[in-house]
Amino acid sequence: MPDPIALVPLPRRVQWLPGEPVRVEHLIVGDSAAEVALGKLATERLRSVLPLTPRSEADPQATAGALVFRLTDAGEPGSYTVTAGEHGILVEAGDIAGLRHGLATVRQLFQPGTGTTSVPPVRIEDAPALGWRGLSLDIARHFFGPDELHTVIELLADHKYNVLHLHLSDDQGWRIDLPSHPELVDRSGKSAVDGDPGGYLTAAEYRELVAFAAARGITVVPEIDVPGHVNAALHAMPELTPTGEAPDVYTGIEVGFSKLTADLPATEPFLRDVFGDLADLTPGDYLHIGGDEVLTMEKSEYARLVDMAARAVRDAGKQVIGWQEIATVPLEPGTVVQYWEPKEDLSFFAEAARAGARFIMSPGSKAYLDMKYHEGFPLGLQWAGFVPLQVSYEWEPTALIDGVPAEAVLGVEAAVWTETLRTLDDLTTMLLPRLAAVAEVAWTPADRRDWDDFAQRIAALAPDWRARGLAFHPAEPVAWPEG
Ligand code: TNX
Repeated sequence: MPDPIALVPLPRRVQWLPGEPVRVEHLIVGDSAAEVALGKLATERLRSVLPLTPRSEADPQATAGALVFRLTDAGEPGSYTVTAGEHGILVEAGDIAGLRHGLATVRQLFQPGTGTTSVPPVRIEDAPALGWRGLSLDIARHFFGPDELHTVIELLADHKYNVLHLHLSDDQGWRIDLPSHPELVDRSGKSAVDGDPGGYLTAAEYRELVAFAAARGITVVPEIDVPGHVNAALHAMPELTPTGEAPDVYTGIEVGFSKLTADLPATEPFLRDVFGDLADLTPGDYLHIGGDEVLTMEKSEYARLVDMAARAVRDAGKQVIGWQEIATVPLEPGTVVQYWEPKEDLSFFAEAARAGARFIMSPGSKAYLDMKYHEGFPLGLQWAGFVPLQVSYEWEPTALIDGVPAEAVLGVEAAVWTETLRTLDDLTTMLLPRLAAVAEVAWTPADRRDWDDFAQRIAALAPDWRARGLAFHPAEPVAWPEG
């Protein structure tokens, strides 16, 4: 049977079945706290499609007229099955993550935004190809607050992402109020690129955001970028500069000029304080130390500062992630290295892999969703080239770098930097539809991915985006429906 409905990312196995469209009017979940929370989430996510009130049962079973979420004891992490037929719609998984993925699929089966209230009979078996499926979002160059971040988190959940990496500090602003150093946001929280309004998350807002994301299956990975990209920190804490004088607020977009100084007495305490506070506020296992683009520092000082930051993170009980530059200095085994810049000589990756590093793939030329779609596009940058939809779709994360074996690749992060992005519309215009393309790269095994097929399927998501008021770029060559 031909595909009556487009699913993105494409599941492992989809079998459309003969029979009548399936309608449901009840929502049944198990009675554990996590399943009750899932019931609430399902109600919320499906609200625009049909009204359902969750009911909990000890051992929910498939029932005609009901959408049922059932925990089983089978299946790899995050995997799920959906069956829709005379027995209603049954979602089964071995863990809550799997049930949430099933919910995202069920939501797409209802074709939100089209007015459809039934789903075709179908059996879907699905599991993620890669365990780390993230978006790295810069809220330092321009600030995006809780409401905007909620919208981004929902888009991530729609496409079965599980990580939101927040770039919380840079030259232009400091975006999280940490108890040990309130002066960071007091003095550097309100600036942004071009003199635009800044802003910051209070600790309470950050906690709420982390919980909102967790309820949707998304772990927040916070980044404080050191030892470069620190002008905002130096502006707020002049004791971090050799002269003791605060540099001016910076609102430009050049990078690489600011830096910490290893030999100042304030430096190591600063690192221990901010990563310690961040660890206290963050339930996830990882903190990101940045480490990118320090263009004016001796390698030995860079190595000392990376080591200080990494130590502060580990001593706070968390695991270390950093941008690829950190792999040019000695690292503890297990450190996570994030690839971003295609360079001629990437042999330091192979060395890091041999030393036990693991990798997240964010190739600028494919996964940087702040790159312009094409020449003349009004938003975005172009240092890594243009990234049309097809380019963001056609790549294989486990085979990107010689000497980095597939087993060392944790997964993928799309990234969006906000030098040129001021509003939520700007942001979603860059994300949609490319966020869905990168989702499929991370979720769907390579042998199932096909550009022509994707280009057909992706068009079907537009009605939902429009109904939610989300700006998107009608990227070529997709035949987007009239809206
Ligand atoms: C490179 S990616 C940067 C950012 C910029 C971005 C713009 C990375 C680790 N550093 O500072 O915002 O390019 O695309």
